[in-house]
Amino acid sequence: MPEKILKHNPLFNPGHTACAGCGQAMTIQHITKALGSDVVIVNATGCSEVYSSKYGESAWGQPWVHSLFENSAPLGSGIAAALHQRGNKTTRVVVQGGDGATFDIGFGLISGMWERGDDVLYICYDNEAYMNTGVQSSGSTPHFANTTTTPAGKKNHGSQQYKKNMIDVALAHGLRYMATTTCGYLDDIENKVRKAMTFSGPRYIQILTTCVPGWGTKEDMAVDLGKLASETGLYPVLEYIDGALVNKMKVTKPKPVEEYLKHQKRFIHIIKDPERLAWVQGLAKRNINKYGLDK
Ligand SMILES: Cc1ncc(C[n+]2csc(CCOP(=O)(O)OP(=O)(O)O)c2C)c(N)n1
Ligand code: SF4
Repeated sequence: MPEKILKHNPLFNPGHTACAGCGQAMTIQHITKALGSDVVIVNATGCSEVYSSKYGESAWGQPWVHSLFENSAPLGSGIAAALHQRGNKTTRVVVQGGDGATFDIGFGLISGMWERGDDVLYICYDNEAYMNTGVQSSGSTPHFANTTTTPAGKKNHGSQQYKKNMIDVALAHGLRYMATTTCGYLDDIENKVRKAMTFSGPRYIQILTTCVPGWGTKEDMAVDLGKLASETGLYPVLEYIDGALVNKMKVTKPKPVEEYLKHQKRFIHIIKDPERLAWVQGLAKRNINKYGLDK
């Protein structure tokens, strides 16, 4: 069996230590396949870095380097500039990190990279909290989610913050290419990565990836939950080129948000709470209206 996996994708090899059922590790399998080998990957700190590069070992088949949260974007910019300076016209640069790295800690320097128009694809694995350090809430954590810093109890109902809208933030930077998707759509992930690589300049792909301990899900739910996130309207799947919305995954008959929330212990405290469920349903409706997902 391991041999089969190796043959399938030597760019992200088995033997790494991601949790069984990790939506992020599954997504990386498909990202690396779509990127091919003529690429340099810069990885911010976080789960993807920790489980793939234990001291003395590496799962990566491409040139890969880890850098600090704040440094990953500038390091990617520098590598792209150096490749350009040396006349290398084929090798592309990808910077990747979790939502903590992207929405919060690396945010200012990612913004600078986008502002300068650097030729880098940035990929965010959005599992909606700081998972590697024990599920602390991030700027991406959704309202009501139970995390270790937003615990749900008798009086508290989990996070009281709004998930930062990085789609709008990215678009405000005038990116060449911007897309969202989820680990429910593995072909869509590959297609969007391949498409992003046909452009030069600043590009951003944000992918919802499930986390077994952080979300409190079963190990076989990554694909189903990735689909439900989109089918409820809670996670719009979109594609923009030069600021224009060119593709969206339609949500003509939205599934009730409970269908998505009930599989996740982080939301279990609101499952029998009609008022808060209606509030989340309102969020889904707002997304459907905002991005015209029903048309
Ligand atoms: C500047 C800095 N702050 C905090 C940490 C501790 N730290 C290491 S991994 C991690 C969590 C990363 O979360 P995220 O970027 O969302 O990625 P995930 O682990 O969820 O994939 C944190 C907070 C650090 N290494 N550096
Ligand atoms: S903690 Fe979550 S993101 Fe990290 S390896 Fe486990 S399932 Fe994946």
